[in-house]
Amino acid sequence: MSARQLTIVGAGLAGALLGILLRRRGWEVDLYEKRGDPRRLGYAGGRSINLALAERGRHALRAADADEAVMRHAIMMRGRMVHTGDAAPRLQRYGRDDGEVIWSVHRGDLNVVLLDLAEAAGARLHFDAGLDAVNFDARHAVFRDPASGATREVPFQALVGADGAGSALRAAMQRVRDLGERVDVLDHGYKELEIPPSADGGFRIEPHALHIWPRGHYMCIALPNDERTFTVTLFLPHRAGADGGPAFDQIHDVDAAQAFFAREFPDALALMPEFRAHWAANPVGQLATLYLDRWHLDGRAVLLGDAAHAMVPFHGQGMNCAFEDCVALADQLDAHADTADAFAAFEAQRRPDAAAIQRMALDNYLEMRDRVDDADYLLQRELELALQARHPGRFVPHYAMVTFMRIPYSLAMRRTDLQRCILERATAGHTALDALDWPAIDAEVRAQLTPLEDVAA
Ligand code: FAD
Ligand code: 8R5
Repeated sequence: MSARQLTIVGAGLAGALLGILLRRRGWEVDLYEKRGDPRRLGYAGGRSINLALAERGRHALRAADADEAVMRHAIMMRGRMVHTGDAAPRLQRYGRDDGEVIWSVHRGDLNVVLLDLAEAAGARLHFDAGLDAVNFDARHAVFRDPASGATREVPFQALVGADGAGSALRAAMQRVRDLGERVDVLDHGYKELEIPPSADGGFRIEPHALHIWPRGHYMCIALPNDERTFTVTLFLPHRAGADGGPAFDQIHDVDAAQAFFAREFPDALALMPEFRAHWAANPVGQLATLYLDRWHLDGRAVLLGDAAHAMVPFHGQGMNCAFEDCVALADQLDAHADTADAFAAFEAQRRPDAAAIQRMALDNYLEMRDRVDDADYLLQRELELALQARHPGRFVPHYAMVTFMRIPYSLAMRRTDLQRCILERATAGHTALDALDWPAIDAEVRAQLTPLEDVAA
Protein backbone atom coordinates (compact mmCIF):
# COMPACT_ATOMS: atom_id res chain seq x y z
CA MET A 1 0.00 0.00 0.00
CA SER A 2 1.23 3.50 -0.76
CA ALA A 3 2.17 5.90 2.05
CA ARG A 4 -0.72 7.44 3.94
CA GLN A 5 -0.97 10.87 2.38
CA LEU A 6 -3.34 13.80 2.93
CA THR A 7 -3.73 17.00 0.96
CA ILE A 8 -4.82 19.85 3.23
CA VAL A 9 -6.53 22.83 1.60
CA GLY A 10 -5.80 26.03 3.56
CA ALA A 11 -2.69 26.65 5.69
CA GLY A 12 -4.44 28.99 8.13
CA LEU A 13 -4.75 28.18 11.80
CA ALA A 14 -6.32 24.72 11.56
CA GLY A 15 -4.56 23.59 8.38
CA ALA A 16 -1.08 24.37 9.68
CA LEU A 17 -1.75 22.73 13.06
CA LEU A 18 -3.22 19.61 11.44
CA GLY A 19 -0.15 19.42 9.20
CA ILE A 20 2.11 19.20 12.25
CA LEU A 21 -0.03 16.62 14.04
CA LEU A 22 -0.28 14.35 10.99
CA ARG A 23 3.41 14.52 10.09
CA ARG A 24 4.25 13.44 13.61
CA ARG A 25 2.02 10.42 13.13
CA GLY A 26 3.82 9.43 9.97
CA TRP A 27 1.49 10.83 7.31
CA GLU A 28 2.71 12.44 4.11
CA VAL A 29 1.27 15.96 4.17
CA ASP A 30 0.83 18.57 1.44
CA LEU A 31 -0.58 21.95 2.46
CA TYR A 32 -2.01 24.23 -0.24
CA GLU A 33 -2.62 27.88 0.69
CA LYS A 34 -4.25 30.54 -1.49
CA ARG A 35 -2.22 33.39 -0.01
CA GLY A 36 1.51 33.99 -0.18
CA ASP A 37 3.90 32.80 2.52
CA PRO A 38 3.25 35.10 5.52
CA ARG A 39 6.81 34.45 6.72
CA ARG A 40 8.14 36.22 3.64
CA LEU A 41 5.41 38.74 2.91
CA GLY A 42 4.35 39.80 6.37
CA TYR A 43 0.96 38.65 7.42
CA ALA A 44 -1.56 39.36 4.66
CA GLY A 45 -4.37 39.51 7.20
CA GLY A 46 -3.24 43.13 7.41
CA ARG A 47 -4.15 44.88 10.66
CA SER A 48 -3.04 43.67 14.02
CA ILE A 49 -5.68 41.09 14.77
CA ASN A 50 -5.72 39.28 18.06
CA LEU A 51 -7.56 36.19 19.15
CA ALA A 52 -8.50 34.85 22.56
CA LEU A 53 -6.79 31.51 23.15
CA ALA A 54 -8.27 29.23 25.81
CA GLU A 55 -7.59 25.76 27.21
CA ARG A 56 -8.99 23.76 24.28
CA GLY A 57 -6.71 25.62 21.88
CA ARG A 58 -3.72 25.44 24.20
CA HIS A 59 -4.12 21.71 24.65
CA ALA A 60 -3.98 21.23 20.88
CA LEU A 61 -0.93 23.51 20.64
CA ARG A 62 0.81 21.46 23.33
CA ALA A 63 0.19 18.31 21.28
CA ALA A 64 2.09 20.02 18.44
CA ASP A 65 4.82 21.41 20.77
CA ALA A 66 3.72 24.89 19.70
CA ASP A 67 2.34 26.17 23.00
CA GLU A 68 5.61 27.58 24.34
CA ALA A 69 6.43 29.59 21.21
CA VAL A 70 2.89 30.94 21.02
CA MET A 71 2.70 31.83 24.71
CA ARG A 72 5.91 33.90 24.53
CA HIS A 73 3.91 36.81 23.09
CA ALA A 74 0.55 36.08 24.71
CA ILE A 75 -1.14 38.54 27.05
CA MET A 76 -3.12 37.25 30.00
CA MET A 77 -6.74 38.36 30.23
CA ARG A 78 -8.03 37.71 33.74
CA GLY A 79 -11.63 38.64 33.15
CA ARG A 80 -14.06 41.11 31.70
CA MET A 81 -13.44 44.75 32.43
CA VAL A 82 -16.94 46.17 32.23
CA HIS A 83 -17.30 49.84 31.29
CA THR A 84 -20.83 50.92 32.13
CA GLY A 85 -20.43 54.64 31.71
CA ASP A 86 -21.71 55.66 35.13
CA ALA A 87 -19.16 53.92 37.37
CA ALA A 88 -15.45 53.12 37.27
CA PRO A 89 -14.71 50.02 35.11
CA ARG A 90 -15.01 46.79 37.09
CA LEU A 91 -13.16 43.50 36.58
CA GLN A 92 -15.31 40.37 36.61
CA ARG A 93 -12.88 37.49 36.83
CA TYR A 94 -13.37 34.60 34.40
CA GLY A 95 -12.13 32.01 36.88
CA ARG A 96 -11.07 31.52 40.46
CA ASP A 97 -7.48 32.73 40.09
CA ASP A 98 -4.72 33.40 37.51
CA GLY A 99 -4.73 29.71 36.61
CA GLU A 100 -8.13 30.29 35.00
CA VAL A 101 -7.61 33.00 32.39
CA ILE A 102 -7.64 33.43 28.62
CA TRP A 103 -4.79 34.71 26.43
CA SER A 104 -4.68 37.32 23.70
CA VAL A 105 -2.46 36.14 20.83
CA HIS A 106 -1.58 37.68 17.49
CA ARG A 107 -3.13 35.79 14.55
CA GLY A 108 -0.16 36.43 12.24
CA ASP A 109 2.43 35.29 14.81
CA LEU A 110 0.40 32.21 15.59
CA ASN A 111 0.11 31.28 11.92
CA VAL A 112 3.86 31.78 11.38
CA VAL A 113 4.81 29.62 14.40
CA LEU A 114 2.55 26.82 13.13
CA LEU A 115 3.85 27.04 9.54
CA ASP A 116 7.47 26.86 10.73
CA LEU A 117 6.72 23.79 12.81
CA ALA A 118 4.75 22.14 9.98
CA GLU A 119 7.64 22.68 7.60
CA ALA A 120 10.19 21.46 10.17
CA ALA A 121 8.08 18.34 10.67
CA GLY A 122 8.31 17.62 6.95
CA ALA A 123 5.02 18.90 5.57
CA ARG A 124 5.31 20.21 2.00
CA LEU A 125 3.99 23.78 1.85
CA HIS A 126 2.57 25.22 -1.38
CA PHE A 127 1.71 28.93 -1.25
CA ASP A 128 -0.13 31.06 -3.83
CA ALA A 129 -2.22 27.98 -4.57
CA GLY A 130 -5.97 28.40 -4.16
CA LEU A 131 -8.21 25.40 -4.67
CA ASP A 132 -10.15 25.99 -7.87
CA ALA A 133 -11.79 22.72 -8.87
CA VAL A 134 -11.89 19.07 -7.83
CA ASN A 135 -12.47 15.93 -9.86
CA PHE A 136 -13.49 13.50 -7.12
CA ASP A 137 -13.76 10.52 -9.49
CA ALA A 138 -10.25 10.89 -10.89
CA ARG A 139 -8.99 12.19 -7.51
CA HIS A 140 -7.24 15.23 -8.77
CA ALA A 141 -7.54 18.86 -7.68
CA VAL A 142 -6.77 22.06 -9.58
CA PHE A 143 -4.96 24.85 -7.74
CA ARG A 144 -4.63 28.37 -9.13
CA ASP A 145 -2.14 31.12 -8.36
CA PRO A 146 -4.44 34.11 -7.75
CA ALA A 147 -1.81 36.59 -9.02
CA SER A 148 -0.70 34.93 -12.27
CA GLY A 149 -3.78 32.81 -12.89
CA ALA A 150 -1.51 29.82 -13.55
CA THR A 151 -3.07 26.48 -12.62
CA ARG A 152 -1.70 23.06 -11.76
CA GLU A 153 -3.37 19.72 -11.45
CA VAL A 154 -2.52 17.69 -8.36
CA PRO A 155 -3.47 14.06 -7.69
CA PHE A 156 -4.67 13.32 -4.15
CA GLN A 157 -5.65 10.37 -1.96
CA ALA A 158 -7.85 12.45 0.35
CA LEU A 159 -8.54 16.16 0.80
CA VAL A 160 -9.00 17.98 4.09
CA GLY A 161 -10.82 21.33 3.88
CA ALA A 162 -9.25 23.76 6.33
CA ASP A 163 -10.00 26.66 3.98
CA GLY A 164 -12.20 28.70 6.28
CA ALA A 165 -15.77 29.97 6.24
CA GLY A 166 -15.84 30.56 2.46
CA SER A 167 -14.42 27.07 1.79
CA ALA A 168 -13.85 26.25 -1.88
CA LEU A 169 -13.60 22.55 -1.01
CA ARG A 170 -17.06 22.71 0.59
CA ALA A 171 -18.46 24.22 -2.61
CA ALA A 172 -16.79 21.49 -4.68
CA MET A 173 -18.12 18.72 -2.41
CA GLN A 174 -21.59 20.27 -2.53
CA ARG A 175 -21.58 19.75 -6.31
CA VAL A 176 -21.30 15.98 -5.97
CA ARG A 177 -23.23 15.46 -2.74
CA ASP A 178 -25.78 17.61 -0.91
CA LEU A 179 -24.12 18.59 2.36
CA GLY A 180 -27.32 20.18 3.71
CA GLU A 181 -25.77 23.62 4.03
CA ARG A 182 -27.63 26.38 5.94
CA VAL A 183 -26.22 29.80 6.71
CA ASP A 184 -27.79 31.98 9.39
CA VAL A 185 -26.52 35.49 8.87
CA LEU A 186 -26.63 37.56 12.07
CA ASP A 187 -28.41 40.88 11.70
CA HIS A 188 -25.47 42.52 13.51
CA GLY A 189 -22.09 43.30 11.95
CA TYR A 190 -18.78 44.55 13.34
CA LYS A 191 -16.20 47.22 12.76
CA GLU A 192 -12.60 47.16 14.02
CA LEU A 193 -10.86 50.18 15.54
CA GLU A 194 -7.66 50.63 17.48
CA ILE A 195 -6.36 52.14 20.72
CA PRO A 196 -2.66 53.06 20.20
CA PRO A 197 -0.02 53.02 22.95
CA SER A 198 0.13 56.00 25.31
CA ALA A 199 2.74 58.76 24.83
CA ASP A 200 5.21 56.89 27.05
CA GLY A 201 4.76 53.73 25.01
CA GLY A 202 2.61 51.83 27.52
CA PHE A 203 -0.93 50.45 27.45
CA ARG A 204 -3.63 53.11 27.67
CA ILE A 205 -5.97 50.92 29.72
CA GLU A 206 -5.64 47.76 31.83
CA PRO A 207 -3.84 45.23 29.60
CA HIS A 208 -4.80 42.07 31.49
CA ALA A 209 -8.48 42.10 30.67
CA LEU A 210 -10.99 41.76 27.87
CA HIS A 211 -12.75 45.12 27.93
CA ILE A 212 -16.50 45.31 27.32
CA TRP A 213 -18.67 48.39 26.89
CA PRO A 214 -22.16 46.81 27.11
CA ARG A 215 -25.00 48.93 25.73
CA GLY A 216 -28.01 46.60 25.58
CA HIS A 217 -28.54 45.98 21.87
CA TYR A 218 -24.91 46.50 20.93
CA MET A 219 -21.42 46.73 22.46
CA CYS A 220 -17.75 47.47 22.03
CA ILE A 221 -14.97 45.15 23.14
CA ALA A 222 -11.17 45.59 23.29
CA LEU A 223 -8.41 42.97 23.40
CA PRO A 224 -4.76 43.81 24.19
CA ASN A 225 -1.94 43.32 21.65
CA ASP A 226 1.67 42.77 22.66
CA GLU A 227 2.73 45.96 20.86
CA ARG A 228 0.70 47.79 23.55
CA THR A 229 -2.26 48.57 21.37
CA PHE A 230 -5.82 47.31 21.73
CA THR A 231 -8.01 46.07 18.91
CA VAL A 232 -11.47 47.52 19.55
CA THR A 233 -14.49 45.92 17.91
CA LEU A 234 -17.91 47.56 17.70
CA PHE A 235 -20.79 45.07 17.29
CA LEU A 236 -23.95 46.78 16.08
CA PRO A 237 -27.16 45.92 14.14
CA HIS A 238 -26.82 46.42 10.39
CA ARG A 239 -30.25 48.04 10.11
CA ALA A 240 -32.31 50.05 12.59
CA GLY A 241 -35.25 48.10 14.00
CA ALA A 242 -38.67 49.34 15.08
CA ASP A 243 -37.10 50.83 18.23
CA GLY A 244 -35.05 53.17 16.04
CA GLY A 245 -31.89 52.25 17.99
CA PRO A 246 -28.45 52.85 16.51
CA ALA A 247 -27.44 50.77 13.50
CA PHE A 248 -24.72 50.81 10.84
CA ASP A 249 -27.24 51.98 8.22
CA GLN A 250 -28.00 55.07 10.34
CA ILE A 251 -24.33 56.06 10.52
CA HIS A 252 -23.86 57.63 7.11
CA ASP A 253 -20.41 59.16 7.50
CA VAL A 254 -17.44 59.59 9.81
CA ASP A 255 -18.98 62.62 11.52
CA ALA A 256 -22.05 60.59 12.43
CA ALA A 257 -19.80 57.77 13.68
CA GLN A 258 -17.85 60.17 15.86
CA ALA A 259 -21.06 61.69 17.24
CA PHE A 260 -22.37 58.18 18.01
CA PHE A 261 -19.19 57.30 19.90
CA ALA A 262 -19.16 60.68 21.70
CA ARG A 263 -22.66 59.92 22.94
CA GLU A 264 -22.41 56.17 23.70
CA PHE A 265 -18.70 55.44 24.25
CA PRO A 266 -17.09 58.78 25.20
CA ASP A 267 -14.37 57.14 27.32
CA ALA A 268 -13.43 54.75 24.50
CA LEU A 269 -13.47 57.52 21.89
CA ALA A 270 -11.04 59.55 24.01
CA LEU A 271 -8.56 56.65 23.72
CA MET A 272 -8.66 56.58 19.90
CA PRO A 273 -6.99 59.62 18.33
CA GLU A 274 -7.11 57.90 14.90
CA PHE A 275 -10.79 57.04 15.26
CA ARG A 276 -11.87 58.84 12.07
CA ALA A 277 -9.19 57.29 9.87
CA HIS A 278 -9.86 53.77 11.18
CA TRP A 279 -13.63 54.14 10.86
CA ALA A 280 -13.25 55.25 7.27
CA ALA A 281 -10.70 52.55 6.35
CA ASN A 282 -12.23 49.46 7.94
CA PRO A 283 -15.24 47.73 6.38
CA VAL A 284 -18.26 46.44 8.30
CA GLY A 285 -17.75 42.71 8.77
CA GLN A 286 -20.50 40.10 8.48
CA LEU A 287 -21.21 37.47 11.13
CA ALA A 288 -22.89 34.15 10.46
CA THR A 289 -23.37 30.58 11.65
CA LEU A 290 -22.81 27.83 9.08
CA TYR A 291 -24.57 24.50 9.62
CA LEU A 292 -23.90 21.37 7.56
CA ASP A 293 -25.62 17.97 7.79
CA ARG A 294 -22.51 16.26 6.41
CA TRP A 295 -18.83 17.08 6.69
CA HIS A 296 -17.31 14.34 4.54
CA LEU A 297 -17.45 12.60 1.20
CA ASP A 298 -16.61 8.94 1.98
CA GLY A 299 -12.81 8.67 2.16
CA ARG A 300 -12.12 11.41 -0.37
CA ALA A 301 -12.75 14.65 1.50
CA VAL A 302 -13.57 16.04 4.92
CA LEU A 303 -14.12 19.55 6.29
CA LEU A 304 -13.06 21.00 9.65
CA GLY A 305 -12.79 24.33 11.45
CA ASP A 306 -14.68 27.28 9.97
CA ALA A 307 -15.16 25.41 6.67
CA ALA A 308 -17.39 22.94 8.53
CA HIS A 309 -19.02 25.06 11.24
CA ALA A 310 -18.26 28.80 11.17
CA MET A 311 -19.79 30.48 14.21
CA VAL A 312 -20.42 33.95 15.60
CA PRO A 313 -17.47 35.21 17.66
CA PHE A 314 -19.11 35.88 21.01
CA HIS A 315 -17.59 33.00 22.95
CA GLY A 316 -14.12 33.46 21.48
CA GLN A 317 -14.12 29.75 20.56
CA GLY A 318 -13.88 29.60 16.75
CA MET A 319 -10.13 28.96 16.68
CA ASN A 320 -10.20 26.94 19.89
CA CYS A 321 -12.85 24.65 18.40
CA ALA A 322 -10.98 24.40 15.08
CA PHE A 323 -7.83 23.34 16.96
CA GLU A 324 -9.80 20.76 18.94
CA ASP A 325 -11.11 19.43 15.58
CA CYS A 326 -7.52 18.91 14.40
CA VAL A 327 -6.63 16.71 17.37
CA ALA A 328 -9.89 14.76 17.02
CA LEU A 329 -9.32 14.14 13.30
CA ALA A 330 -5.69 13.09 13.82
CA ASP A 331 -6.83 10.67 16.56
CA GLN A 332 -9.55 9.18 14.37
CA LEU A 333 -7.09 8.75 11.48
CA ASP A 334 -4.84 6.84 13.87
CA ALA A 335 -7.68 4.70 15.14
CA HIS A 336 -9.06 3.62 11.73
CA ALA A 337 -7.19 1.86 8.94
CA ASP A 338 -9.77 3.10 6.43
CA THR A 339 -9.87 6.85 5.81
CA ALA A 340 -13.61 6.78 5.11
CA ASP A 341 -14.21 5.24 8.56
CA ALA A 342 -11.96 7.84 10.17
CA PHE A 343 -13.80 10.72 8.48
CA ALA A 344 -17.19 9.28 9.45
CA ALA A 345 -16.09 8.80 13.07
CA PHE A 346 -14.68 12.33 13.19
CA GLU A 347 -17.94 13.80 11.92
CA ALA A 348 -20.04 11.72 14.32
CA GLN A 349 -17.88 12.82 17.24
CA ARG A 350 -17.53 16.52 16.48
CA ARG A 351 -20.74 17.61 14.76
CA PRO A 352 -22.84 17.67 17.98
CA ASP A 353 -20.07 19.55 19.77
CA ALA A 354 -19.76 22.13 17.00
CA ALA A 355 -23.53 22.66 17.07
CA ALA A 356 -23.35 23.19 20.84
CA ILE A 357 -20.63 25.84 20.74
CA GLN A 358 -22.42 27.53 17.83
CA ARG A 359 -25.51 27.93 20.02
CA MET A 360 -23.55 28.95 23.12
CA ALA A 361 -21.69 31.57 21.04
CA LEU A 362 -25.00 33.10 19.94
CA ASP A 363 -26.23 33.09 23.55
CA ASN A 364 -23.07 34.79 24.82
CA TYR A 365 -23.76 37.90 22.72
CA LEU A 366 -26.81 38.74 24.82
CA GLU A 367 -24.81 38.08 27.97
CA MET A 368 -21.94 40.35 26.93
CA ARG A 369 -23.94 43.22 25.52
CA ASP A 370 -26.84 43.28 27.97
CA ARG A 371 -26.44 41.13 31.09
CA VAL A 372 -22.95 41.79 32.44
CA ASP A 373 -24.00 44.96 34.27
CA ASP A 374 -27.34 43.64 35.44
CA ALA A 375 -27.93 43.07 39.19
CA ASP A 376 -29.83 39.74 38.64
CA TYR A 377 -27.02 38.47 36.49
CA LEU A 378 -24.33 39.49 38.96
CA LEU A 379 -26.17 37.71 41.76
CA GLN A 380 -26.45 34.54 39.63
CA ARG A 381 -22.77 34.77 38.82
CA GLU A 382 -21.96 35.08 42.54
CA LEU A 383 -24.13 32.05 43.23
CA GLU A 384 -22.35 30.07 40.47
CA LEU A 385 -19.04 30.66 42.25
CA ALA A 386 -20.51 29.78 45.65
CA LEU A 387 -22.00 26.55 44.27
CA GLN A 388 -18.70 25.67 42.63
CA ALA A 389 -17.07 25.89 46.07
CA ARG A 390 -19.90 23.95 47.76
CA HIS A 391 -20.07 21.22 45.08
CA PRO A 392 -16.59 20.85 43.59
CA GLY A 393 -16.57 18.78 40.38
CA ARG A 394 -20.36 18.78 40.30
CA PHE A 395 -21.38 22.40 39.80
CA VAL A 396 -18.90 24.01 37.40
CA PRO A 397 -19.71 27.51 36.08
CA HIS A 398 -20.70 27.71 32.42
CA TYR A 399 -17.74 29.84 31.39
CA ALA A 400 -15.29 27.44 33.07
CA MET A 401 -16.73 24.37 31.31
CA VAL A 402 -16.33 26.04 27.92
CA THR A 403 -13.07 27.87 28.47
CA PHE A 404 -10.95 26.10 31.08
CA MET A 405 -12.00 22.50 30.52
CA ARG A 406 -12.05 20.13 27.58
CA ILE A 407 -15.28 18.26 28.26
CA PRO A 408 -17.33 17.98 25.05
CA TYR A 409 -19.10 21.24 24.21
CA SER A 410 -22.39 19.34 24.00
CA LEU A 411 -22.01 18.14 27.58
CA ALA A 412 -21.09 21.65 28.73
CA MET A 413 -24.23 22.97 27.04
CA ARG A 414 -26.55 20.39 28.64
CA ARG A 415 -25.15 21.12 32.08
CA THR A 416 -25.29 24.87 31.53
CA ASP A 417 -28.99 24.58 30.68
CA LEU A 418 -29.67 22.64 33.91
CA GLN A 419 -27.52 24.98 35.99
CA ARG A 420 -29.18 28.12 34.61
CA CYS A 421 -32.57 26.81 35.76
CA ILE A 422 -31.18 26.19 39.23
CA LEU A 423 -29.58 29.65 39.36
CA GLU A 424 -32.71 31.43 38.14
CA ARG A 425 -35.04 29.60 40.52
CA ALA A 426 -32.73 30.06 43.49
CA THR A 427 -32.21 33.80 43.02
CA ALA A 428 -35.73 34.81 41.94
CA GLY A 429 -36.93 37.59 44.22
CA HIS A 430 -33.56 37.87 45.99
CA THR A 431 -30.92 40.60 45.98
CA ALA A 432 -28.22 38.93 48.11
CA LEU A 433 -26.83 35.44 48.60
CA ASP A 434 -27.17 35.27 52.39
CA ALA A 435 -30.98 35.08 52.29
CA LEU A 436 -31.10 32.10 49.91
CA ASP A 437 -32.57 28.72 50.81
CA TRP A 438 -29.27 26.84 50.83
CA PRO A 439 -30.51 23.37 51.86
CA ALA A 440 -33.04 23.42 48.99
CA ILE A 441 -30.46 24.65 46.50
CA ASP A 442 -27.90 22.03 47.57
CA ALA A 443 -30.51 19.30 47.26
CA GLU A 444 -31.42 20.47 43.76
CA VAL A 445 -27.77 20.54 42.68
CA ARG A 446 -27.28 16.97 43.92
CA ALA A 447 -30.46 15.77 42.27
CA GLN A 448 -29.86 17.40 38.88
CA LEU A 449 -26.10 17.19 38.38
CA THR A 450 -23.96 14.06 38.50
CA PRO A 451 -20.27 14.61 39.27
CA LEU A 452 -18.49 15.55 36.04
CA GLU A 453 -15.86 12.85 36.46
CA ASP A 454 -18.63 10.26 36.19
CA VAL A 455 -20.00 11.62 32.89
CA ALA A 456 -16.88 12.94 31.15
CA ALA A 457 -14.53 10.02 31.78
P1 FAD B 1 -8.89 30.23 8.75
O1 FAD B 1 -8.03 30.57 9.90
O2 FAD B 1 -9.80 31.24 8.18
O3 FAD B 1 -7.92 29.67 7.62
C1 FAD B 1 -8.36 29.38 6.31
C2 FAD B 1 -7.15 29.42 5.39
O4 FAD B 1 -7.52 28.91 4.13
C3 FAD B 1 -6.64 30.83 5.17
O5 FAD B 1 -5.24 30.86 5.30
C4 FAD B 1 -7.08 31.14 3.74
O6 FAD B 1 -6.22 32.03 3.07
C5 FAD B 1 -7.03 29.77 3.13
N1 FAD B 1 -7.90 29.60 1.96
C6 FAD B 1 -9.13 30.14 1.73
N2 FAD B 1 -9.62 29.73 0.56
C7 FAD B 1 -8.69 28.89 0.02
C8 FAD B 1 -8.62 28.14 -1.19
N3 FAD B 1 -9.61 28.18 -2.10
N4 FAD B 1 -7.52 27.38 -1.43
C9 FAD B 1 -6.50 27.34 -0.52
N5 FAD B 1 -6.52 28.05 0.65
C10 FAD B 1 -7.60 28.80 0.90
N6 FAD B 1 -11.59 32.51 17.46
C11 FAD B 1 -11.24 32.31 18.74
O7 FAD B 1 -11.16 31.15 19.19
N7 FAD B 1 -10.96 33.36 19.59
C12 FAD B 1 -11.02 34.65 19.16
O8 FAD B 1 -10.79 35.57 19.94
C13 FAD B 1 -11.36 34.91 17.81
N8 FAD B 1 -11.37 36.16 17.34
C14 FAD B 1 -11.62 36.38 16.02
C15 FAD B 1 -11.49 37.67 15.52
C16 FAD B 1 -11.76 37.94 14.18
C17 FAD B 1 -11.64 39.35 13.65
C18 FAD B 1 -12.19 36.88 13.33
C19 FAD B 1 -12.54 37.15 11.89
C20 FAD B 1 -12.29 35.59 13.82
C21 FAD B 1 -11.99 35.32 15.17
N9 FAD B 1 -12.02 34.01 15.68
C22 FAD B 1 -11.67 33.80 16.98
C23 FAD B 1 -12.39 32.87 14.84
C24 FAD B 1 -11.16 32.21 14.22
O9 FAD B 1 -10.41 33.16 13.51
C25 FAD B 1 -11.56 31.09 13.30
O10 FAD B 1 -12.52 30.26 13.89
C26 FAD B 1 -10.33 30.26 12.93
O11 FAD B 1 -9.37 31.06 12.27
C27 FAD B 1 -10.73 29.10 12.05
O12 FAD B 1 -9.57 28.46 11.54
P2 FAD B 1 -9.57 27.79 10.11
O13 FAD B 1 -8.19 27.28 9.91
O14 FAD B 1 -10.74 26.90 10.00
O15 FAD B 1 -9.84 29.00 9.10
N1 8R5 C 1 -14.19 37.90 16.48
C1 8R5 C 1 -13.74 36.74 22.51
C2 8R5 C 1 -14.83 36.13 24.36
C3 8R5 C 1 -15.85 35.96 25.44
C4 8R5 C 1 -15.76 37.13 26.39
C5 8R5 C 1 -16.69 37.11 27.56
C6 8R5 C 1 -15.98 37.59 22.62
C7 8R5 C 1 -13.95 40.19 16.84
C8 8R5 C 1 -14.79 39.39 14.74
CL1 8R5 C 1 -17.02 39.13 20.72
C9 8R5 C 1 -15.76 38.19 21.41
C10 8R5 C 1 -14.95 36.85 23.18
O1 8R5 C 1 -17.63 36.30 27.60
O2 8R5 C 1 -16.46 37.94 28.44
N2 8R5 C 1 -13.62 35.61 24.42
O3 8R5 C 1 -12.92 35.98 23.27
C11 8R5 C 1 -13.51 37.32 21.28
C12 8R5 C 1 -14.54 38.06 20.71
O4 8R5 C 1 -14.48 38.69 19.50
C13 8R5 C 1 -13.35 38.55 18.62
C14 8R5 C 1 -12.19 39.38 19.05
C15 8R5 C 1 -13.85 38.92 17.25
C16 8R5 C 1 -14.67 38.13 15.22
C17 8R5 C 1 -14.43 40.44 15.55
